[in-house]
Amino acid sequence: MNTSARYIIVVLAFIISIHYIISFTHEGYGRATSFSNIASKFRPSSSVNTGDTYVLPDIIAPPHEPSLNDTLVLDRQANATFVILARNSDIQGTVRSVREIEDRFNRKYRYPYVLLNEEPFTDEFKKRVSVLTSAKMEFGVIPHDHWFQPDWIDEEKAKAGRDKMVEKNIIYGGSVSYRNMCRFNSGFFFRHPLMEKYRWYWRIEPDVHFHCDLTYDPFLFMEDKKKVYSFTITMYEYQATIPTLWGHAMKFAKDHPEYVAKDNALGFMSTDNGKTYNLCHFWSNFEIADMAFWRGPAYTAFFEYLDKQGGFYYERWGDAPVHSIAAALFASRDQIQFFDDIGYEHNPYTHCPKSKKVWEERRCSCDQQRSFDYDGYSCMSKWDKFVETR
Ligand SMILES: Nc1nc2c(ncn2[C@@H]2O[C@H](COP(=O)(O)OP(=O)(O)O)[C@@H](O)[C@H]2O)c(=O)[nH]1
Ligand SMILES: *[C@@H]1O[C@H](CO)[C@@H](O)[C@H](O)[C@H]1NC(C)=O
Ligand SMILES: *[C@@H]1O[C@H](CO)[C@@H](O)[C@H](O)[C@H]1NC(C)=O
Ligand SMILES: [Mg+2]
Repeated sequence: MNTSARYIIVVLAFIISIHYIISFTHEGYGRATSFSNIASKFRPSSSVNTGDTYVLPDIIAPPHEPSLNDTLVLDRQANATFVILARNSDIQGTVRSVREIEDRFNRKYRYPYVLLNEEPFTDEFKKRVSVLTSAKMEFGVIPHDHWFQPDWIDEEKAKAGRDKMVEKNIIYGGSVSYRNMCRFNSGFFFRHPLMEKYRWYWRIEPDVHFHCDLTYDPFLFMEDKKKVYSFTITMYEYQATIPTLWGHAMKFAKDHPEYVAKDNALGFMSTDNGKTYNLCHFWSNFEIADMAFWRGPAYTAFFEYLDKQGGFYYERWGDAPVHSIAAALFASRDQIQFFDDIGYEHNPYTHCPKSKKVWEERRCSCDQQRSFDYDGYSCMSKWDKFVETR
């Protein structure tokens, strides 16, 4: 660097620090001036106020009726919680998701939250997220064995599987932590000590959007209608992430006919009585469901069986197809609920309510024309057909 450039930098630094010192020492003064300027414009003539002690918000924002109904609806609550799995780096997205679910639903219903992470949440994370709600919020660390790749997994084989997927450009194909996450969401989140005291949960991810007001309690709806599992978006899975999952699931079903529900939803996923899988599954980043189902004998045995096959690591089984296939096998079709009226977005897809009336009454912020439902990659039309033809 030459001397004149160095000189300019020194002078600039000097000017900036002087400016900083002056603005700091005059901060109070500057604010008071602009406050009283605004205040004088709005000062009512009959005011006995001397002008120096005006409380700004009362003047520029006159009292008005709250436009939203904040009345708590607590006469009956479900045994339910929100659950959010997040990393400390997900702080901003978590704040956004909680802010939205509070706005659209929970400020009236005050369901608690459980936030889970395989490492402790930072104080900063806890502070930024818990400030958003008056509901109870608990932060938990996931037990080591519920998260990390088990020792009995053949790491050489697992690595070969990952490398193959990286080569084929499969999303998260090379990631071990993504696989940990999928296995945790498949078989462990409902066993966490903080989750054990609840029966129902609503899964939320960082950076999702809730596009419509919820004017009733979906937990109580699920409970009263004897539902088990619910979804807002359904789509095709990448075959390459689950080459052997369907075969294992069918083998399990054959070995355990006692667990298979009589009026099940298998017909949504297979039109040849289970021989082939059409890859349709429920997108599990949104779930309102009954943990009694995951904790029950059918799913417990199913998960244990799948886990033993090692496909969470040798392949890249997602919790979405695992949950979905289980719901289709072990729940009756009437126990699976499609929530058309819950406007929901997880990048890159949005479900927006079909009905114009719902869209208007619930003040939805999504574009109905861009709803994913009848996109070519969506399984919604298959679900419609399945529900119709019974
Ligand atoms: N604590 C923790 N959470 C994770 C990790 N990986 C993913 N998650 C969470 O798991 C959920 C799904 O992960 P995401 O990256 O959104 O996957 P995608 O939705 O399939 O693209 C989100 O709630 C993430 O915050 C991880 O390594 N640690
Ligand atoms: C607010 O919501 C409560 C509970 O749903 C209802 O009883 C009350 O009538 C509502 N008030 C207004 C002004 O809409
Ligand atoms: C809520 O459900 C859990 C799990 O089923 C149960 O252990 C707990 O006792 C229930 N709590 C209440 C208040 O019913
Ligand atoms: Mg996600």
